[in-house]
Amino acid sequence: MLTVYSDAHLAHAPGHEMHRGVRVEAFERPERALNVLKAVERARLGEIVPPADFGEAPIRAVHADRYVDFLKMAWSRWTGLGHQDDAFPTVWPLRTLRHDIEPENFSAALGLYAMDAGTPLTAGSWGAAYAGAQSALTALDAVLDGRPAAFSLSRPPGHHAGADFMGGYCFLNNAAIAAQAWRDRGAARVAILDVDYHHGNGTQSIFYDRPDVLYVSLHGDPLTEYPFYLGHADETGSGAGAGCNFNLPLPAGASADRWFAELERASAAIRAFAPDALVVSLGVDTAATDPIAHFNLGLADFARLGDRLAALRLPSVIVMEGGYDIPAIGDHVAAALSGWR
Ligand code: OKP
Ligand code: ZN
Repeated sequence: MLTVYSDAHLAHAPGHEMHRGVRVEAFERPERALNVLKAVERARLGEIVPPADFGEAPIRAVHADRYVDFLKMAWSRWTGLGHQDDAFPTVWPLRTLRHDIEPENFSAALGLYAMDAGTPLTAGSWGAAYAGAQSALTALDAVLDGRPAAFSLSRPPGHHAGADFMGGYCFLNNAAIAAQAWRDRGAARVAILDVDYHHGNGTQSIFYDRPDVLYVSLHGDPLTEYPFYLGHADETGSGAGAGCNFNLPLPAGASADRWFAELERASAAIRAFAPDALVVSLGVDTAATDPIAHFNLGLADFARLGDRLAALRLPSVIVMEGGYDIPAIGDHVAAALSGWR
């Protein structure tokens, strides 16, 4: 399995985040990707290459121009106001408030483009997110060249980022960017399987009315788990995309057996969709030891997951999402990837 990796993420090193109303040390840290890189090397999974540069067009094929423009300039605007610490939104255009006009005030614009205060904007956010998108596109290129699968190892994650907003540590939606690029490069139907503990609200929303991209997600029930406001079972797609969104929420604390039973339902939905291509949003925060999530997978379960994913026998791009048990994240990811050996 080819791994695509850039160290541009090192410059996105948030000091703290807001978590349930209090300031805590950031969970989403550079060591996550560094430990995955080490484990991929240790497991001899294959070649590790830097991303090529496909430019902004494939990013803008998914994300709104004004959002991308804001993200690129955000850090220089923030520091231009005299700040040195990470930027957080503090005001949001909730129901009845307008989204069509971008305020000139920086914090108000940040609130327009952010779903939570848990996503620190840092000096390296744009660079890290850009490199992550390019890594996903490079992994796609390798699969289009004939490899059965390729892994995009990046951080921060992407699946909470919508067409025009950041959130849940995410800025650019790498899975959506890869899926859209795959469509633009010839795949008629693309399935996205999201096995991160959290529902990928951004990915779902980007493709919700589309019949050509199936989104399937296994996740903690949004009644109690982030992102809270999307991810219920009755969200099945709209318009031409009706039937092309499949959510499998599970209660926090669900057993590994229960999780694998739901994975079979997800796999059956993917087979029924008969896609040409698969994008996997691989989050390993389903681990029993994860500090912010509540499923119960162990190391052997991640290997079993890899076997099930590879058994779909679809050309696959695997993108890194969450996983916050930092000492174990590498082994968990390497175990999942070993299915494609
Ligand atoms: C990202 B991914 C909100 C704090 C909650 C968000 C968790 C994001 C998980 N104030 N943290 O899906 O692993
Ligand atoms: Zn997650």
